[in-house]
Amino acid sequence: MGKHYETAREIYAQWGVDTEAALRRMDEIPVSINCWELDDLTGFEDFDAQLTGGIAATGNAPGKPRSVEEYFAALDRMLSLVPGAKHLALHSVYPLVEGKKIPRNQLKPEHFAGWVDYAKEKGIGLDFNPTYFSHPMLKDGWTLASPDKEVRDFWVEHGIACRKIGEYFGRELGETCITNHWIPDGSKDTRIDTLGPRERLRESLDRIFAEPIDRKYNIDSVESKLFGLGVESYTAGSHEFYTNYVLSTGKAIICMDTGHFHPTESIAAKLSAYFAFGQEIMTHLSRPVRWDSDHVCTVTDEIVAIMQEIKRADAFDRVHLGLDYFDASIDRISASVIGARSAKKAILMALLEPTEQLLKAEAEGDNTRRLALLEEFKLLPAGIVFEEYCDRHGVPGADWTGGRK
Ligand code: RNT
Ligand code: ZN
Repeated sequence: MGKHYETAREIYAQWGVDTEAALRRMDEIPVSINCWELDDLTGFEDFDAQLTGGIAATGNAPGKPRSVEEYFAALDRMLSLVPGAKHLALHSVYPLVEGKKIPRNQLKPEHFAGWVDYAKEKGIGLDFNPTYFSHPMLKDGWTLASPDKEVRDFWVEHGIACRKIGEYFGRELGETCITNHWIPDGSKDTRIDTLGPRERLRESLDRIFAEPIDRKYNIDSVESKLFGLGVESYTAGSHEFYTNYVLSTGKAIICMDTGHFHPTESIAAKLSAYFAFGQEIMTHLSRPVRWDSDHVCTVTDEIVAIMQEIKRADAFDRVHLGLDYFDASIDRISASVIGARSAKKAILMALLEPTEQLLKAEAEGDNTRRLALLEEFKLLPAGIVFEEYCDRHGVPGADWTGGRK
């Protein structure tokens, strides 16, 4: 046990919080780490692939993997520095097929069998993402909402193929796979017919989700977005579109990415509106700096607020916590580690919150005490408990960075 842990435990106990219970709960809450920070979302289809679809990884830090072997070396190192329960979120452009070219609409579970072996070896779950971008069939900015039926058909087939891979992951690993669908479709300039693309998107999604897949193994999420690079004026898959889609069809759950809203909007503020309707939620945690910049996730007020909202609603079982960022300007392995550890720190901070005290003050109408406590609780020794968490999982604490130089 860490030198200071007993003291931290006593301090929390005085506020009615059991640190041991919080540490046990941590083991039931995986963070899904995005596989694509490690290589700027290049994938294994083509090591010179360029990102399209209105997203971009900026920077040229050295060390980007140039082969599957180099990629896995980076992945091993990254996973060894993140304590506790983990998923790895894959994209469909990371098949393990020894250099063979498999069209995206013909991907099969067998093309990801190597990933299942890897996940079993590491004791982690897998999540999945169809890749509706960085591909010639993204035509004039459209995929599932395209006016061209051939384009829509191709991507519908891709979506279905990916759901089957997700189901395979869930079945093999005994942990539900979240298959997240994000499409870039939109328009750079003012769109006159805004309804047509949304009707086509709705129809394409219905076709993708028509095939029944056991929710025990795979759950689909649909990710909204305000705008992307080059599609600033109109995005078919807006937040309202997908909220209506999930509530009216029940075929998927919403995915909210912290970078996909107006800069002053908060996901934390939206969560309970979904809980009130019994909704399950997928999240993409990132750090938008002034816009959807996909900076590394850190312990920001927003990330902490998200975890607090989930904790206060006792909804960690209903919210899936995924990371989504790609910063190529700093060491990619470290970027991945920092983001995953930050998400876990925020979860722990929320689990350690003396929520009962806050609720009591609120129920008594003592709003002054509620605010005073909120501010005092910010400096409770969560960091010491996080060190203990790392230690119990055989992962370095703050000195993973190279120690106190
Ligand atoms: C894009 C979305 C989407 C992607 C990943 C790579 O704006 O956030 O989730 O970042 O699929
Ligand atoms: Zn995202």
